[in-house]
Amino acid sequence: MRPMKPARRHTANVTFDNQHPAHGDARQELLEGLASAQKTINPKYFYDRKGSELFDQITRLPEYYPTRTEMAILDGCRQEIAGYCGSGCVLIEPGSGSSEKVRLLLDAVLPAAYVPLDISASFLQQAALRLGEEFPWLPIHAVCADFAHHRDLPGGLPPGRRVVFYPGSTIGNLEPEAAQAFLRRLRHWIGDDGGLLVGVDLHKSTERLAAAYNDAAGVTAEFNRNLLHHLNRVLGADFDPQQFRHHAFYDPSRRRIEMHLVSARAQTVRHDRGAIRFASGESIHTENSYKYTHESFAALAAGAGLALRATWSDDAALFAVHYLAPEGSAPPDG
Ligand code: AVJ
Repeated sequence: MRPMKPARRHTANVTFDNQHPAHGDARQELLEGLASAQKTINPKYFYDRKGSELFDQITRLPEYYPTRTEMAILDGCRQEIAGYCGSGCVLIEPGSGSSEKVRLLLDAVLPAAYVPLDISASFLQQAALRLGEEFPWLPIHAVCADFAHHRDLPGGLPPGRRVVFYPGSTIGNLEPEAAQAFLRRLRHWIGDDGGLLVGVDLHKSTERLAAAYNDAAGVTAEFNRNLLHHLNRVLGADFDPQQFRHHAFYDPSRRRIEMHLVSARAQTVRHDRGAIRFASGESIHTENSYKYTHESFAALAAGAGLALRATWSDDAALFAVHYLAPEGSAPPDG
């Protein structure tokens, strides 16, 4: 028998709370998506080890402006942002990954505690320990949980005003209705006196957007096709990624990027429970990435009981960082 590991560990100012997120039935979810009329896969499946590496490369591509633009906004506006967050808040980041962006804010916001939430226990623990070394004054309360499945904020958090940090335009992966439901949940997490700092990619020219998802080096295409390697592992399937073409386009009427993997020919893919047929030119829809105007995002937030209190953007209006607070709430610090 293996000895029980304690659920909580403490190193300097870092606590690690492993809530052992139940991994849903990935294989069932994938097979259902592949059985629908428009074959589809949830974009969360992009991020196996190789996929996370490829996404990291994407963030440094010349055509992919969102990451560097958002970081410049956070860096340049940290003092103003800190004013909205108020002193001594509890800063909560769902899907914190490597906690890279929050580093730009910590010395200005001076939160009473930082709460990174992530589904990957080992990655989260490493990232929290590294952050703790860099910011020894900061109490870090890392929680391993699947925030997508938490109606309530995980328990046991330090007291204080709650500010949720949700950068990266990750919210763009959700259909507007689901995005609004998610904002409603965050509204519930922060209570009546908290806030939400969220990064949103902006609607802009089709050319500029299409280029960001069709880079000349082909990294986004590789990122898209890597999904099939992941499927091969999970489903015991024999997808040949070379038989699928990367297709990404902007639909300005729905204000979203769609990514697809298009079958280069009629083919049958086998997996350990059956087979999946593809007509020539038939696609798997692998991602939506919704873009917003300030007005459309304010309307989305209003439907979730949140009012836009401040917006920071770059000169070219490529990306926005919004501070939202519950409708009718008073600003922090009087
Ligand atoms: C991580 C969802 C914000 O939509 O721009 C980048 C993912 N996909 N290139 C985005 C992505 C293709 C990214 N998000």
